[in-house]
Amino acid sequence: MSWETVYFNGFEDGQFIAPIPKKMPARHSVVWDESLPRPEMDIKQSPEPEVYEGKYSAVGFHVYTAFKWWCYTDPIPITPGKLTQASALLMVVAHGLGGDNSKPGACGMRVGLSRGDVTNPADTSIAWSEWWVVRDTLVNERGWALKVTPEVTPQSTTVRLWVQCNADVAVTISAGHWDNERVEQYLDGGTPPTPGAEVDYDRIRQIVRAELDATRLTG
Ligand SMILES: [Ca+2]
Repeated sequence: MSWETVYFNGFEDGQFIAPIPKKMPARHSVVWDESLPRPEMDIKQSPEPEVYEGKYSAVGFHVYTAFKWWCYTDPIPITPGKLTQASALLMVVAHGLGGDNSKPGACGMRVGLSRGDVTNPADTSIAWSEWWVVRDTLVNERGWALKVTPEVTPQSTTVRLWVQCNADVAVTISAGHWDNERVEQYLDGGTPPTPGAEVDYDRIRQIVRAELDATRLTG
């Protein structure tokens, strides 16, 4: 038994989704609190520091406004009934309260895992990680944090990986960067091998019977 990666996306094909104006393959979808401005969604490219690994990462951001958005993947096939968790590397950039870039904003990100074909961020079945936040202090700004969801046991054949980002106050820039999306399952190490035609089932039954006799409780 071991954790096995069943989905990984480091954005290394340089593709993502942006609702408007960019049109890219719909491997991710974005929804946002429409009482607030829509976020800008884009790809970051190294040597920009907002790339954790490889050449690209993903970002959702806005300037001079609060916002709240969720980005979710296309359905990811899984083995039902197995322990499952999702993770991603997160980086928050949020500063410029009152136009002063030495003052932090109030922005946080987290990773989620939805069981089945969920596209509503309010769905209570989404398992969320802890938040990674820049608030009150700039100490966490531009630091990468690996956030992992609680372990769940989906009975569905697919899950979606979610990333949420909230910016609670309007500051010069609020941005949620992420890289290395991952879904892992605790699997049995594959399916058992198929017996060949030469298997001697009578012999196997003898062995099993002997094992049972040897381990049978007495008294
Ligand atoms: Ca990457």
